[in-house]
Parts: sequence; C-alpha cells; structure tokens
Amino acid sequence: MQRMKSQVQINRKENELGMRILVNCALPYANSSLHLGHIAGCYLGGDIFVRYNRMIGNKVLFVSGTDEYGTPITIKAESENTTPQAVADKYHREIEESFRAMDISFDIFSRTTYREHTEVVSEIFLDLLNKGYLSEHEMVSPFCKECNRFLPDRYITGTCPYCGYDKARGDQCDNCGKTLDPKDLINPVCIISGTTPEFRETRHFFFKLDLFQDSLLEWISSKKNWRSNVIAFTKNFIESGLKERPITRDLSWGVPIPLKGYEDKRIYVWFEALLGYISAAKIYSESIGDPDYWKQYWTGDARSYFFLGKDNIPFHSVMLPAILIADGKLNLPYDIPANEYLKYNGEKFSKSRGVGFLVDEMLKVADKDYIRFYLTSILPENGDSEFSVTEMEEKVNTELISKYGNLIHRLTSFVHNNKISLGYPENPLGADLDILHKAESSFNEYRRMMENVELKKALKTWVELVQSANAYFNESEPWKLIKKDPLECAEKLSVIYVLCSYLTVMIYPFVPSSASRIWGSLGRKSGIEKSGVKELSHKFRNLTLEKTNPPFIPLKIANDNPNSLDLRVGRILSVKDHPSADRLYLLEVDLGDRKIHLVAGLRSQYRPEELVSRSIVVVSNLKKAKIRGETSEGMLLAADDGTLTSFLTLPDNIKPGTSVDLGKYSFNGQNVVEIDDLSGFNLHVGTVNGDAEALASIDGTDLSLNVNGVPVRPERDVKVGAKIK
Ligand code: B3M
Ligand code: ZN
Repeated sequence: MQRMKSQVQINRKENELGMRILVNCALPYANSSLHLGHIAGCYLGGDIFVRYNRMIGNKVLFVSGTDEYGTPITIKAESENTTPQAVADKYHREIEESFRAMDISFDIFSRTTYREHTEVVSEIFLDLLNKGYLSEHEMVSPFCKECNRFLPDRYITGTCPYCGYDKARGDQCDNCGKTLDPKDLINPVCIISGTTPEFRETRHFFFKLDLFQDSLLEWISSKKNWRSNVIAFTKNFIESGLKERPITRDLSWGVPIPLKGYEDKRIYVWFEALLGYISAAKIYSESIGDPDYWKQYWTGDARSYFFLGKDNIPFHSVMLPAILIADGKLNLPYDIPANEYLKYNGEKFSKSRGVGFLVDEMLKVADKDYIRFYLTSILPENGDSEFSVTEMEEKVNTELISKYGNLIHRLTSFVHNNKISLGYPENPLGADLDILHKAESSFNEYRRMMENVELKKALKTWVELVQSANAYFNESEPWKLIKKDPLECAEKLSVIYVLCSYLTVMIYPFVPSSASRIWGSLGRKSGIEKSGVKELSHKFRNLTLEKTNPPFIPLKIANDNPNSLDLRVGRILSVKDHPSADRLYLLEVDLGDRKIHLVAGLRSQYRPEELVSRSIVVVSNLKKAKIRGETSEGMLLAADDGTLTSFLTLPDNIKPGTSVDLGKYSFNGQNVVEIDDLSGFNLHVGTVNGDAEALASIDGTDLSLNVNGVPVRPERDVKVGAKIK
C-alpha cells in the first residue's frame, strides 16, 4: 500500500528557513492619486510576495513611502496654487489610504520629507565625498532672467530636435520618447515666464558613476535569477558607457547639501529618493524601539527585493547599486522584479491623460480582493497587459467565485447539513491518494513560482488545482454515498476538506481578507498567515463545520458607458467605382490591426485622388451588410446637409486604428451594432464655442467626437445641424 508522503519534511525545512527578506516598493511621487497601473506595476506584486514569505515563516520587512521632493511636486504646487509641502501632505495621506484600502501591508509607509531621511542622505553624501566618489565643477544650465533663477529640466519646453513636437520638455519628449537635455531644445522657453532662458555656468556635485562600470557588470553577470528584460536592459545601459552624473540641482525644494555655501542648491531627487528605502527601514526600527533592527535586513544573508515599474529600472539596477558599492556597508539588491505597463484601450494608465481607473474609483464598484485577483491574473510581468472591466467580471465570477467559492460552499453546507464529522485521511488509496498527491505537488510548484516572483504562474497553478478539486468532488458523488456508505462519504469529504485547505492557503497572498474569512469558515481557529502552512499537515479529528453563507457575492459592474460605437481612424488605401451603382465607391481601408472594405456614397462629392491615403472616421463594429451586391464591413462617417458632403478632420500624423471617443467615453466594449442603432446616437454637426464640431447626442446630452480630447470637425462648410452618417 502506497502511503501519502509526509508533509512533515517540508515543515521542518521551513522552520530552519526563517530567512530575512527585505521588500521595497518604488516610492510613488506625492503628486497624484494612485491608479490601477501603479498597483499592477509594483505594489500588488510586492504585497503578494511579502504575504507569501510571512506565511512560509520568513521574516519580512516591507517598506515604501512617498517621494516628496523635486520638480514633480513643485510643478503640481504651482498648478494648484499652493505650496510643495501642502501638495506632499495631501497626496501622502491620500496614497497611504488607498494602499490601506487595497490591503497592501507595508510595515512602514514613510516620507522623504522626514528629518531622518535628510540625515541618512547627508551621511551618505558626505561619505561618498570623503571617499573621493564625488567631484565638483561648473556646468551650463538654463537660467530665466524673468524668474531670476536656474530652471530645472521640467520647467523648460521647446521643440524636439528629433521629431519636431513643439511641447517637448527639457528632460524628455513625450511624443517620440527621446531623453533630452535642455540645450537640445529648439526655441526653449521657461514654462513660468514664457521667455527664452539664457545658458549660464553653475557649480554642481557629480557622482563618478563611471568608476563602477566593471564592478557593476560583474555583479549583474552573477544575477541568474533575474527577469530577462531587467538583465538585458541593465547590461545594455552599463555597456553603452557610464558617465559621471550631476546629483545636485539649483532648486529650493529638496534635501539640502550638507556643506556651507550651497544654501541655494539641493540634492537631486533621484539620488536621495533611492536612499528612502534605507531611511524608511531606520525609521521603522526606531518606532519599534530597536534602532539597529534594519541592519538585519540590509546586511548579511538577508535578501532585498525591489518591486518597480520598468521606467525605474536603471536607477535601481545601476545608480543605487553604485551608491551602495561606494558606501560599502550594505547589501546590493538581490532581485529587481520590474513589471512592464498596464494598459487600457492600448494606452498606458495615466491620471493626467485620463486613461484608466483610479484605485478609489474602482473600489466603489468592486471589492479589493476582486481587483487584486484580476490584476494578478494579468500582471504585466513579462510584457504589457491590457485591463478590461468585462474580463475582470468574467475572471472573478468564474475562477474565484464559481469554481473556488462554490467548492468551499458545497463542502461546508454538505458537511453541516449531514452532520458529518471529518478526520485527516490517514491511509488514502486510489483516487483519494492521487488527488492528495496532486495537491502537494501543486503546492510545491506554486512555491517555486512564488520564490521566483512569477506570481501570475503561481496563480495559474492554483486555478488548475481548483479545477481538479471540483472534478474530484463531482466524481466522488457524496450526495449518493451519504446513503450507501456514510463512512466512505466522510472519508471523501475529508479529502475535499484537505484540498480546500491547500487552496485557501495558496490563495491567501492574492486575496488576503477573503482567504482569512474562508479559513475561519473551515473551522480553523488560528490566523492563516501565521499558521496556515503548518496546519496543512495537522491531523484533525471529529471536525464538524458551521453553517455559512456563500463566501463571495458575484461581481456585477454596472455599465454606465453609453458608447457602444467603436469609432476608429482609418486610412483609405484604394478607391474603386462600385460596379453597379454610380453614386457609390468601394474603398479599402487600413484600420491599424486589419484592413476592411467599405461601400461609401461619395462619388458626386469627392474624386478618387482626393480620397486615397487620407484619414477618415469609421464605425468599425457595424454589422456587415451587402450594399448593391458588395460587402461593407463598417461605415465611413461624413457630414451631409443635403447639398454638401464633408469629411471630418483628424489631427495630423494620426495612426490608423486610433480610437475616436464620444466625450469622455471610449468604446464600452460591447460587440456589434446594427445600422438602426445609429439613429440613437443622433450624430450631427453642432457648434461649440462658435465652432462647428461633430457631435453625438445621447439622452439630450451633446458629446463631442474627439481624439484624445481634440475635437473632430467637418472640413467643409456644411450647415449646422447637418447629419453625420
Ligand atoms: N518617484 C518615480 C515614480 O513614481 C519615482 C520612484 C522613486 S523610487 C526611489 O515612478
Ligand atoms: Zn520628439
């Protein structure tokens, strides 16, 4: 007889383990509210990893805080007509509250404006200076005579020398993405005074990053466990040549330079914020009355993890390690599991551009655990991923609620209703043994994934085990067995109870508050984080279960977005006459991801050469139709006042496939619309502030057709009220 392998072995190993794990999450700027892109970018992953490590018995310190200095904060303060301190206070409070609402369990959520942070930064700055790793010399910087000050990069705009975009910033062009130096800009102007700055000499400190080229390369080559994108990016960055970097700025909002004669300068935010992880750990240690506690996490065998978004990689994989090597006292990062971007309708989440959802907005319609569960399933661990409300509803309702939640509820109700007493399966055989083995091997697989920070894969292992557990429940047919063989029935339910225990322990890091609740309804008395793993091998006897409600309420997000028109920019590729209708053309149109054919009644108004290669607006989710024998896979929108027909104008250089929104509404993701549905949108030409615009009118509200906020207008002088069809 084959016996189930004892789990005691695993548990012994865990007790010996007790490793120290330091988990740091990038410090968000205290200048905007958190959106789901932030959560998916690093905080959720950090929290899942932390909860997992606490659960298996490791000692964890989990740290983050707000990044409160530098121009991101001062620009916000100027736009809100207030002080940088007030901005930092407001957003620190708000951000901390959003993290709490999402169950992100930091040990400390610090602030870079704390006095202790300044102390840590000053100490390291002076240490690097004494060791000769800093140099001091003149550099040229833009100076605004009007404002009488040097201008930080973000205070200058001008024309990008690479792509000609006329709103490029001093540090970067948002159009082509190139990193810029204010000196590169064509026609630079100060964003405050609007005047042209002059370039003046100013004295600054530079960190001699170039000295660390070799040691950094050697260090990075030893990193076999890192994500390949992080390694590739870092190697590339180092190999392309490290140069000394200015680490001070002509600014008044920041950590002061701890030397006389530098009162009007500050330490650069990207230098000091990186040290915020250390200062936060120190502050935490003070708060628990053990000032040296943090050292256990920053030295010796402790492993430090840095969770962040991909745009922060080089700061953590090059700059921070170089500072740490120079300082020489603390551990370098053990792993930097950086994520890519979460997107919504193909665009990166962004508060300022209104793309996606804020954490607080989403929490109004969905439970935190539903958001955590869905976000985990689409974490952008190895590439960008796309957020969708419909998909969230579906994933939560099927995988979490129907499969797992129902399994728990079927078990607890059956055991309760039939007054069954459960006992740990001592000598399982056949299918019972197989499924218990399966649970154990899934758990081991899951642990490997978690330890590699492959959280999405770990969740997949869980989903598969839920499926097997459901299949086992159905094949066991306890509702028949209860009459035929009550002992065998109790045995089977005990196996299911063990499976549910595994499933609940495994899902805990992802949906902690639901899992804790369910753990209780499985009759477990002590907390899941502290004793869940140990209890998996606990030999329970005579266990009965209380009556419980279904553990989850299905997720239903009301769709108040009325825009069921998938309006896209199309580019006309070719134009042919319709073979049998002299008013119609046959167009071939590029929609970015596909090409479609359209039939359009434009022959009396536009010549073919006026059409080829121009951009148009297309209803791309219209039901296919045959028009005089030719298929039309959508509809081109044009204004028509009975005499004149006019296309709608679109911004220059627009890409085919770009979506055209109705007011603030992007396409709501519903499938096809019929031609008759179009009348409900009442598309027409109206005037807004005296200018003709393409409008939809839904329930009496006018919504402008727009591309990222730029209104779409008729190109010809059609009458106001002209229909758009
Ligand atoms: N505040 C950038 C960001 O929020 C920056 C991270 C600092 S980590 C030390 O994306
Ligand atoms: Zn550019």
